[in-house]
Amino acid sequence: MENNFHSGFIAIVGRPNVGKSTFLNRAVGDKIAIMSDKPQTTRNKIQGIYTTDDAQIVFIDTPGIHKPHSRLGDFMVDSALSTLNEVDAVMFMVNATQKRGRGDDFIINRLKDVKKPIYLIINKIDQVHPDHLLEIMDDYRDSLEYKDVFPISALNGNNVPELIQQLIADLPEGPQYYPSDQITDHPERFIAGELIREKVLQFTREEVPHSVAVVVERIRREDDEKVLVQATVIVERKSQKGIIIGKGGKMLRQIGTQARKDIERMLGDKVYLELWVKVQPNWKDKQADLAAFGYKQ
Ligand code: GDP
Ligand code: K
Ligand code: MG
Repeated sequence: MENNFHSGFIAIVGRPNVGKSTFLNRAVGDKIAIMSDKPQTTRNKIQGIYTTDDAQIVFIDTPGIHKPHSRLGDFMVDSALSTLNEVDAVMFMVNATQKRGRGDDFIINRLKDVKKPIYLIINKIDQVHPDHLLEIMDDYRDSLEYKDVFPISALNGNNVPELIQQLIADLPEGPQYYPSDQITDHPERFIAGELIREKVLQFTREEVPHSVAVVVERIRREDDEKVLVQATVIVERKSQKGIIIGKGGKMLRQIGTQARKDIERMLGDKVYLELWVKVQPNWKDKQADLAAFGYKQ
């Protein structure tokens, strides 16, 4: 018998702060499964996996698609754009409380080349009067050929289940790509920690064992474009701390610079990264510590 399982990859694009991450968290909730792709060029993808008995949607947040300010920005845009031709559909999210602006037009221009179905998602409708919503819809109506238009509130969930039902209905039949049991409630925090850990291992080579842990103490938005990330690298021995810090702090600076660039690519924002190194013997053996470090089983 046919099982009619529907599945696919859906990219979420939109200006910073339109609510992409909020949607991802709302849609996927405690079913969220996050991973950073291995290849260097695709690491800015964040995946939230929504799985039911008869469908799976792999959401890809593409933070890099907004207008670039730098060469790093160019790279992010290229990388995000290549994503758009690999997915099954694209959600273009806009902010109902703001007029269509240059940032939106920048994205619309990029989306003109995309051959996949594009859904216009007008978010934050909890903040606008219905009349205003009609104006916003008019504003975008002719910008692209949309498969469908959904006004939603990612924050309070309004119209989100209906949107997801439609996405599933429109997706092709396909396999379940991922198991549904990898869970993290702080995707950005978790991935930031993994990116730092990866740099520690990369630059110190064999000298520091894989047991090194990274605790991301804080990710705090300073303003619209700047994020402060504070993290501690935890090692078991004092000698390892010395290696990570390096002569005159050189190693730690190198680790920090590279990790910061990766985190910027992931968040699509400028990042200030503050790194510390701490010795904590036998941390691996302590279950409570594991949970605190974000290694949830
Ligand atoms: P992103 O940069 O596109 O990922 O945007 P975020 O998800 O980080 O959201 C940016 C801000 O908008 C946060 O303060 C959210 O709480 C807020 N926000 C997101 N969705 C909604 C919504 O539907 N209604 C309201 N009122 N605020 C929202
Ligand atoms: K944001
Ligand atoms: Mg975001």
